Amino acid sequence: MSLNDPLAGGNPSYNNPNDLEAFWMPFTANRQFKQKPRMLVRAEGMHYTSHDGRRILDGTAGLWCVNAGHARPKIVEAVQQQVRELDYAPAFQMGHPKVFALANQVAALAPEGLDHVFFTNSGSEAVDSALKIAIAYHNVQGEAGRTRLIGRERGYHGVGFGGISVGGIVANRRFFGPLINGVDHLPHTHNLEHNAFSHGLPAWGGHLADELERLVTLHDASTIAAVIVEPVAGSTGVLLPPVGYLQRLREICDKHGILLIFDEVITGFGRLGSSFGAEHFGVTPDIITCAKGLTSGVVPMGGVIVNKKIYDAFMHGPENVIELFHGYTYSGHPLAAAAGLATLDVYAEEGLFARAAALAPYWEEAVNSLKGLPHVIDLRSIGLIAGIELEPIAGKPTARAFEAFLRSYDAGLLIRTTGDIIALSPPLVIEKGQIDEMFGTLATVLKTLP
Ligand code: PXG
Ligand code: PLP
Repeated sequence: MSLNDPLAGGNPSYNNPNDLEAFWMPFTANRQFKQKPRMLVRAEGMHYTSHDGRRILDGTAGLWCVNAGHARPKIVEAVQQQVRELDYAPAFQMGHPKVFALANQVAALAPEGLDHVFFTNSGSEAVDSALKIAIAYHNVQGEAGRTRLIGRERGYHGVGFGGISVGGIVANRRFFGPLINGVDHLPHTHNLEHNAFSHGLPAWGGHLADELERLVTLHDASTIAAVIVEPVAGSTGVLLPPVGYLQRLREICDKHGILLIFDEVITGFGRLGSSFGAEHFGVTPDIITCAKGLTSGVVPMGGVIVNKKIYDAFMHGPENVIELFHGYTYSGHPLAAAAGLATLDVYAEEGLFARAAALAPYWEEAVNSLKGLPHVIDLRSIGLIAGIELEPIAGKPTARAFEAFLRSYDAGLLIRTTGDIIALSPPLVIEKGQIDEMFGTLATVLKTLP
């Protein structure tokens, strides 16, 4: 399959691949895609440029990550300068200045008390690292029996074995064998009967946090290391926490000495109009996992932010002994650290988290303008996130939403779909006019869908 790229700016042999076969694409219907590829060749601000030269409004910040908008000069230049100055530094038993600076800045943005950062290269690695840290924490505290992990149905925690074990998306789990032992799941909180077209957080469902008490009774607290949840479940189709739910999880974890992990890979760095979902909801976990917006997607990076209690628990014993036998070749990579520092500067200088918060009511109104359009069975929004749930075509789950994705792309708008739910999460620099454009395009698409 060859692509004729009128824009070939860089190396034309890269922009005109003549064989799409070798690349095994992630989370993609490879054969379908390769018959009719959708290539992005450029990006700036709120827009991508497609290989056929069209401007595509980015309704998803890439994959929920480009929070600062594309090709921000400050970030681009920081990475360019870094690659010249220090391309790589060993991550183990060596350091470089920017990774320490970034850890300080991330700790300053995190809720009070969460003050140490372990860097990874993705959200999946952040999750697996957090789960290992949680189990090891209890071990060094003398409670080696606390190894059980509790996730939630419909949860997405990346694709490592740890992440899919605590995750609750069946397609991501069922092909991969027995996964990690000793994991259990809370029920998800999605319920259209009670909560369809709620404004704000759903009123129904807070009691589902009490299921954690049931799991504690079943397994005994002395076997449970940690509970991990997304404050707002993103990947499964935007599920907001019911009123009181996260607070209740915190209380139950405290009562039983269980660590609470918020997976903020999506909700971190301004997506909800605050630094983290923890701040937005006023609930402080023991550990936050983050990625995506940390570097605005420019260089891969994730992180595990832990509280002092956890970090200090490891800082015992002889000082020449490694405290945590865990890390990646690219933990705190210089390019990622430089991108992260520049990204946090852009967020601060432009007040992008506050901007997202200020735009949220306008965004919510735009989301709700879709009410009554064909197939729409629920609308959910928080911060600059929206979930638009469609009635599936009988016998063909996912087909309707995927058709909406294809038609939106043809109409110049990038959206994301999961099952029959459309998820939107634009860069935080989006203008009101672009919000109008997004929802105008979507309304048109919805009206023409099969
Ligand atoms: N935790 C959460 C809560 C996530 O949303 C990950 C972990 C894994 O991060 P990495 O960097 O390993 O992908 C995620 C990632 C989508 C979509 O369209 C969502 C994610 C990734 C790609 C697509 O919903 N979330
Ligand atoms: N596999 C082999 C053979 C390795 O040598 C290493 C790292 O040295 C890894 C996997 C892990 O790679 P990374 O540290 O990039 O996660």
